[in-house]
Amino acid sequence: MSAKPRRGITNDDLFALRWDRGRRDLIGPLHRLYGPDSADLLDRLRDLLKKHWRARPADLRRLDLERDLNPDWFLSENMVAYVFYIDRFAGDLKHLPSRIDYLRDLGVTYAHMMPCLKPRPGANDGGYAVMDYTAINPALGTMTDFRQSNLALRASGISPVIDMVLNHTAKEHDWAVRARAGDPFYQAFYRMFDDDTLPRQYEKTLVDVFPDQAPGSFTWYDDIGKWVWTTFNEYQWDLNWENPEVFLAVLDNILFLANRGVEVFRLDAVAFMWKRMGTTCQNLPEVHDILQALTQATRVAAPAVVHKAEAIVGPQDLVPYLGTGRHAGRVSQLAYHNNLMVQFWSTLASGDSRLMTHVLKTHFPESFRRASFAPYIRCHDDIGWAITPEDTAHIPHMDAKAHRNYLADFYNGTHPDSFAQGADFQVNADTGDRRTNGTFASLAGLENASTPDAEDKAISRIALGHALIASYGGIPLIYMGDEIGMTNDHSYLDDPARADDGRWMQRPMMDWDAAVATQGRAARIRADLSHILRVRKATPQLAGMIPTRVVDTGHRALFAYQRLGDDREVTCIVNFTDRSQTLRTADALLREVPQTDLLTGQRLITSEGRMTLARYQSVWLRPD
Ligand code: OTU
Repeated sequence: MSAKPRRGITNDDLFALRWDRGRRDLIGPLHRLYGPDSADLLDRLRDLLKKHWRARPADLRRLDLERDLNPDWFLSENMVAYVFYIDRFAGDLKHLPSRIDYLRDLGVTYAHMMPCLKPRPGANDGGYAVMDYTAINPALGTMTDFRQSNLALRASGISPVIDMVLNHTAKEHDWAVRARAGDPFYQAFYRMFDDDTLPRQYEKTLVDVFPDQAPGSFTWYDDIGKWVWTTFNEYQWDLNWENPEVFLAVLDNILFLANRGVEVFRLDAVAFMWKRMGTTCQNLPEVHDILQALTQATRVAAPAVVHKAEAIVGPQDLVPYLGTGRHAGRVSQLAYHNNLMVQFWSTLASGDSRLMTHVLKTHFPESFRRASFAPYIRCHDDIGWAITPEDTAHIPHMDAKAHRNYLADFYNGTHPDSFAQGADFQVNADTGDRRTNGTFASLAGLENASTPDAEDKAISRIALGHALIASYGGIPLIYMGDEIGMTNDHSYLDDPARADDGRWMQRPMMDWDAAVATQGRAARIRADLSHILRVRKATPQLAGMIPTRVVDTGHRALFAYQRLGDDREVTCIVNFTDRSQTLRTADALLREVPQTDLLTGQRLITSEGRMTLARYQSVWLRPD
């Protein structure tokens, strides 16, 4: 029997318990990544985690406990994300709290502040070239302002979210500067080569990310006499994740920021973190080990925090980012659903949902273990038309390359049937592939709408997209300005640091006049979205842990899916065309009638199994 006097649990006791729990999920990936002699690494990791746990502010420790008791918090139907640039939305961090009412009004519970850590001077890829992960971009404020603003967000029930760029740092980052000065410890943080033998061999199977503005994946530096791996722009140096020092150093930064109130980290460009000769160096299995190790380590020292992986990849490659096989329930809890996004635009153009149904039904499980997608329609990046020949082979007369071309033409506005106004991006001379820029509203036809009817259709398309992401599962990401139908912004062309990057077209300054308008098209779009989000929050079947089953209606114009709630299911049907459509086999889809459409409140009693949807209408049906 222990002779110890009885006492309450201390923070160190709690740490010991958390470490014991996390250790098991850390050993496997660390062993696979860094070899069997990682005992010393494990000790150093524990010390690092303990250091941050001890420094963790009391309010955040309380949040840790809350989320330990409610680990599904981020899967709630209440969750709604808003994605914005601090300067473009609020000016700076000091002014951000004054915009919280606007976010609350919309129903936002998750505020993704686009890159806000200290970037390199000059061109910085929209902030994705960070020179100091422990400092805030001085143009936006200080670390104290950041902590204050995060406290204000949390007090309003909004989770602060920031980008964590994992694949590369700016070449001005202290690690890179030391590497460049010849320090071998820091040279091992990057991927450097004395001559071009290996780079040439790698290049054979690499895919160019920015073929226009930054061709190639390696850069030669005369002063150090080395090639450096630079997947993106020249000034973004790829980190060498084969080095455990990189793992510890990056984790140190993550936990530092977690202790300043960050609740979700958007892990940037994770697909590229591991490299192997003879592959595209994307989505390698080791990436999932890194993500598991980061997620589980964070869970020890900052349990309130979750991670969202950003991997804009094809369907087969996307699923593992939410945990499959040995990683199930252990990797990043969220991941962008870029395939839903691509299929939304594809079906909106063609009015034919067969490819969408096929892709979403065949490649994606109905649910994940303690993880879910973040569905979205637009973001700050271009749209890459991730449509594969394997998938189009299932659709009669459809060819992948031709369809990708059709979509690029449709959305740059040159196709005769197009309602869209966008632009090509990164035309790849070798493959002929093009990606697409433009805001949600411009691509949905609002910019080109010259008649009230055309405007009405565009507004309906926007509502359709918002209803889709609000009901499909996971946390819907609303991109700043989309709630008021902001169209393309061409002012970036006047700024030399941005002019060569067409993605700025979809990164406008927030139009606050339009945002507070009570009449007109911005007000309509915003009212539609607010309504959709209110209904979402009142519908527990739309929570992230509820499985999503895609259903083939046999009717091309209609895309359908069911949320398989414990008690009742919700059946969502979307008419992707500008004509009304009648589903003649509605009763095959709906086990019980009558049902009520949660969006309009209308009761549906099918007559002989028929149901008619107005143009671009979405219905969310639930048995009464
Ligand atoms: C991300 O995107 C960011 O969202 C971009 O804004 C950055 O430029 C980039 O990383 C570099 O930091 O290639 O076209 O599969 O598609 O990570 C965008 C993932 C990108 C990549 C994605 C990357």
